[in-house]
Amino acid sequence: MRTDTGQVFRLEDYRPSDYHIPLTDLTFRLSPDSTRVISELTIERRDGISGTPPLVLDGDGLVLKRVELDGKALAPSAYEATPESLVIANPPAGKRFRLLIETEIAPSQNQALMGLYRSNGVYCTQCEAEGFRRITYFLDRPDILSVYTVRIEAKRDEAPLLLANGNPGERGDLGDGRHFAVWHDPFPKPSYLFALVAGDLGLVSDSFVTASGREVALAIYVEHGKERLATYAMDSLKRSMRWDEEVFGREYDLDVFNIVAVSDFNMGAMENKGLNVFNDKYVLADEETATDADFANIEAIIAHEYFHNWTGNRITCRDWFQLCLKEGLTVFRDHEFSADQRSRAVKRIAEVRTLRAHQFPEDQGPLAHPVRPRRYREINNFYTATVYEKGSEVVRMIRTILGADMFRKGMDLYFERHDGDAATIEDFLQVFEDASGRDLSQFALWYHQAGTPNVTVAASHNAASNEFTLEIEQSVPPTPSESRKRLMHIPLAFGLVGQDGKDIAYAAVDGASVEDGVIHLRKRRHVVTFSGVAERPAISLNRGFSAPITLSIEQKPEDLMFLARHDGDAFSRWQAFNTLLTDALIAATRNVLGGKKPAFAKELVELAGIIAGDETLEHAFRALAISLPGEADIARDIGANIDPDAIHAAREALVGAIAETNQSHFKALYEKLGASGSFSPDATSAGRRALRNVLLDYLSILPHGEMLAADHFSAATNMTDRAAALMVLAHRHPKSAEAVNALAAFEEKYRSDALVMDKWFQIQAAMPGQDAVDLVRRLTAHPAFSMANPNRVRSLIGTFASANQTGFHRADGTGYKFFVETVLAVEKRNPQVAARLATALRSWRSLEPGRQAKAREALLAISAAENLSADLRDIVERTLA
Ligand code: 0A1
Ligand code: ZN
Repeated sequence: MRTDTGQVFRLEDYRPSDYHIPLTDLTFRLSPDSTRVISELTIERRDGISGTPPLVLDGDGLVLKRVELDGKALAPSAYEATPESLVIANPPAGKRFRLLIETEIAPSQNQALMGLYRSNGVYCTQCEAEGFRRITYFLDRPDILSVYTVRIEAKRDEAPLLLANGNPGERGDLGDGRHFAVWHDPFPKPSYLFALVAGDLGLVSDSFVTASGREVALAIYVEHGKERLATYAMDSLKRSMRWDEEVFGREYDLDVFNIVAVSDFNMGAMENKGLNVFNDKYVLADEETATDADFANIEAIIAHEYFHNWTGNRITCRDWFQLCLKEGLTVFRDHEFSADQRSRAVKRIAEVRTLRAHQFPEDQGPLAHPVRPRRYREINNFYTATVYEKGSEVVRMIRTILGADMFRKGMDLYFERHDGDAATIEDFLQVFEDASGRDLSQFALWYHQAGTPNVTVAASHNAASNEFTLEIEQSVPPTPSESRKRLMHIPLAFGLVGQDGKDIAYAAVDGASVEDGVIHLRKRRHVVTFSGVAERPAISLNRGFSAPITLSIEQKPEDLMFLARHDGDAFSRWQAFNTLLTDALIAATRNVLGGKKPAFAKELVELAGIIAGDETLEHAFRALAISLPGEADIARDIGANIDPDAIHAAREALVGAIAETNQSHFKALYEKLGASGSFSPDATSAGRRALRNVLLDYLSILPHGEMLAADHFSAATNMTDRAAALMVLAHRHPKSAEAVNALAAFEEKYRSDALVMDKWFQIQAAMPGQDAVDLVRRLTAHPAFSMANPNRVRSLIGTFASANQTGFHRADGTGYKFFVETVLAVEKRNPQVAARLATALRSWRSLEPGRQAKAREALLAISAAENLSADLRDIVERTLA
């Protein structure tokens, strides 16, 4: 484990390397405890470098066995090797030289899952961001692009399958039960995209003919016996390949595209050139074991990794500060893909919910950082919602500002100009400026400035002058190490909605530039006046969530009710109702805290029923609209002095009120939607299940709700319905025999299916109330649980800490105590996973004083632990700062 050196990396310190490595030839002699890696590098001094500066190669925990320069063993005095670096003080004076380095590593002992490790007996690698240096000494930075040839040698029975990046080459027998395979990747790539997989796996194969008629062999490798579960992933891959050709003009470029699913993986998946490695959770699915959400995630992540082939691999990042260059852009691309495959409106609502749930708290708390950070201590901690999700929102805003056609022109120019480069955000913005002639310099602040901008709006209508006026002000709150903020360019899509539900045309507008239904805010304050507006419109602002901001606008509940029914923009219709629900829940929380019974407006409660039954709307939209904001959403919107128990009580009261008022209507609708017949994972069928399961959630709060949920559970013919019923039982009727029986039946049925057991862990880890902490502690001893597997840890511990407001934030602090012990135990093996878990406390300052003090003690206890990893120390210190 790398302990913290306290070193801070700064963007302004970027210097190109003195040396390049145009060619990298690697030989792996695989063995679980002592793998030999022979690396033969062709090294070149960069043009313009005078003299022979020392060559400093990165390492991480390496053992050097041999080093040769231009074919001759290097004298020990000519180099200095530590586990962390290999320094050649006086490289040859000639422009090019060859360096051979042999290292020894032990994949079976690698529990951090970075570098070369073993997962279920399969050798696999993870090199992003800095894992390659755990394999061999190298210039392990993304601006060193090299052409790799890789030879893998292994025991044939242990690893009949030998894979690396690029196209397959020679293969053969070595005698003695060993064999070899050679792979060559013609595209120069950074070391973080290197990958190797060797093991005994089952194969699903297919092929794809590209737009220009080249045939690509597609393969997905999974555990033997699970091949059938990769069908949906393969289908998603082919759809992604076609979509990227049609929408972005991007063709695949190698003869093969391989995907391998492994069960031990720190993240979702990895875009290694021609050899994507996936967390098996994002490959394996059928109706019996995966929910509709799992299917949607698989489709999105397969697409995401595939799209990286152009946005990330062909054009990579100059340095890790530019991470959003590949991630924000690729998330934007996968969002668009899913929107085209499914319902655009529903997809957008889901994206915004995710952004608000994960990115807003980050941006509004101690871990806030710009989409393109300027400093980091541990790069692994910057694979964040800000870099990914806000990064995607920034790309979306560029499209909003430029329009779809100009955006595509800019993207074409990006690919043309930067193919083969390690590029920067400045390069990216430049192509859009050049393609469109627009000035994006103020807009660029979205990359450089942290914090969620707040926009306040006051609207007024003057019936005498037929003028409608919006007074709009923007402010960006201070964030760590950035107290003063500059004014942003905020594209605010809008509509003035008339009484017939249609957008009102206006004669002229003054006070801001307004184009194609978008107000461009550039100053602190704009007074925007629309003339020729005879009737008072309802104002629909930030349509489609055109900018990732918080919006404060005094709006009459009648206007919101009206917009919730009639806004022409589906996202804004959802938003209007969600705002009404949020306001009601905040008021109800205040009532609970004041010892009063929460009360809810009859119109609001009835509106939930009207939307649920509106046959003009898709099922999935209706399901999202009537799903109440989660407890964490409510807490975020309250902002300070949070008491999770009061929020929970308020939310349950609203569930109860909506269920009681709409009882017979919901029941009839639930019946009408019926149990699904034959299963299809498509969005329409999934939407129907989603609505029925939300209705179940409401109906389950009524008398005998546990019986209805138990029936739903036993009648379920797919995991979506089964897991939904189990959740309702365990969360709403935890003490009932129905809940106990269902949990036992589920465990019995799926005890040997690790990914399904993750759902069982998740549901229990999220059980509201005081008892959760003891339950979760007990479950850490369950035979299906393992502290060494990231999926298990995230399902049980991660869910408890980030999705169980009342359990984790238990007033007596026992949730936090358990958390400290567990984070430290995970850290011993896997610092990266531990650091991510620890972010669960990032909003500790918004808790009420008692919990706040206990949360702080917990953070201090972690930071006081001996030999803390760089990963965990970085998170804990920034959280406490
Ligand atoms: N580039 C990947 C995410 C990723 C990052 C780091 C990893 O190592 C632990 C693994 C994956 C993506 O965006 O999909
Ligand atoms: Zn990515």
